[in-house]
Amino acid sequence: MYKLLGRATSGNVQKVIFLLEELDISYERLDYGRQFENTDTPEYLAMNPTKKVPTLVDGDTVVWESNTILRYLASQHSTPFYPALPGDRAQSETWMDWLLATVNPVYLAGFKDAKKAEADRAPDTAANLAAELKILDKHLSGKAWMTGDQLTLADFALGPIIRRCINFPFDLPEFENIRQWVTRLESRPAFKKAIAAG
Ligand SMILES: N[C@@H](CCC(=O)N[C@@H](CS)C(=O)NCC(=O)O)C(=O)O
Repeated sequence: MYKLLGRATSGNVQKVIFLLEELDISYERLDYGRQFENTDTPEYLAMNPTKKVPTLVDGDTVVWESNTILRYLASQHSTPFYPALPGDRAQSETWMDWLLATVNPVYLAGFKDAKKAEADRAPDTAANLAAELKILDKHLSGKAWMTGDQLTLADFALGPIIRRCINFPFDLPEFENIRQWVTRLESRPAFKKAIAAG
């Protein structure tokens, strides 16, 4: 059985829970990271040298980096969530890479600032976030899911993180297409389970 090491409050762990639940795969999730103070041990570092979560253990195979874990699981279960045709697959993976390379820094800045009083927030946090969300909102226009009618790994990767972004206590534009997409995600029991911890 797969072991998923990572606290349920981590957005990157939530991505993986969402896919495991949606594919109805048996797994055990174990509390690792932050308040559990167990990612700085020799045992954990031997699995994941970054001290971060999630880490997936599949027998002798250990995988870290949440998007890589999504690809690993999807490859093992031949699912339409990970399209077989390279052109279709690239449409989904582009947004997964965009999330890590471009959105993640502004998301993390937003995550930290969201806990501060308004006067103590960096002046450009909301504007930087809004600039990226505007790109996503335009992309989602007329689409049910990130690449169209079919849910793909891009939805799994972006869903928990973008949901948090639009709920930050900042003065952001309405982003109607993103909100509708998040509502669609929230109607899925697997997503509900993934984000249950917040
Ligand atoms: N790029 C990595 C980022 C992993 C990451 O930053 N994880 C955060 C939680 S979302 C973490 O481990 N924080 C420290 C901790 O929980 O101990 C991934 O996608 O897996």
